Amino acid sequence: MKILVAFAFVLFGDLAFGVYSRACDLVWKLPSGKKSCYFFFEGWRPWYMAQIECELYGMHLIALEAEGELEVITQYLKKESKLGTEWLTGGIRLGRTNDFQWSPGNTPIISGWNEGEPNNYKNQGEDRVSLKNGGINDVTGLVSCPYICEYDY
Ligand SMILES: [Ca+2]
Ligand SMILES: [Ca+2]
Repeated sequence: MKILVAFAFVLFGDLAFGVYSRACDLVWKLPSGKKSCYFFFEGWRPWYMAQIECELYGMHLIALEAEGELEVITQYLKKESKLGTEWLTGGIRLGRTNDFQWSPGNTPIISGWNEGEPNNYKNQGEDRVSLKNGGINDVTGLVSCPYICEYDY
């Protein structure tokens, strides 16, 4: 069954506004039996704007909290030759701690980091999480990247 998600679409920097629907780029059946629908957006956005755009679809930035989910997304990106792209996720740092969690769900992030991450590079406040080359990285909320939206059903 093809899942269509209705959403409001805003072209930033343009006047266009309308309601569209779109099929999931990828559907994955979670170990729990629920399914996740993913959209991969290749426009570059800072974290907050990416989150708002996901919400316009009734979605959220991807949370890689389910067992095997990081591998599934990595395999998809490999197949699409987009493994080297840096994608924003819904991972966030908890205040000034070194603890990160997936949002929504507040699942602690305990694995999946690329080598040497999280490193809060140059102490610039890397409090968001991106995905690149099959692993995750801490980035600032200001950096603009493509992003992945998710919807569980
Ligand atoms: Ca998920
Ligand atoms: Ca980093």
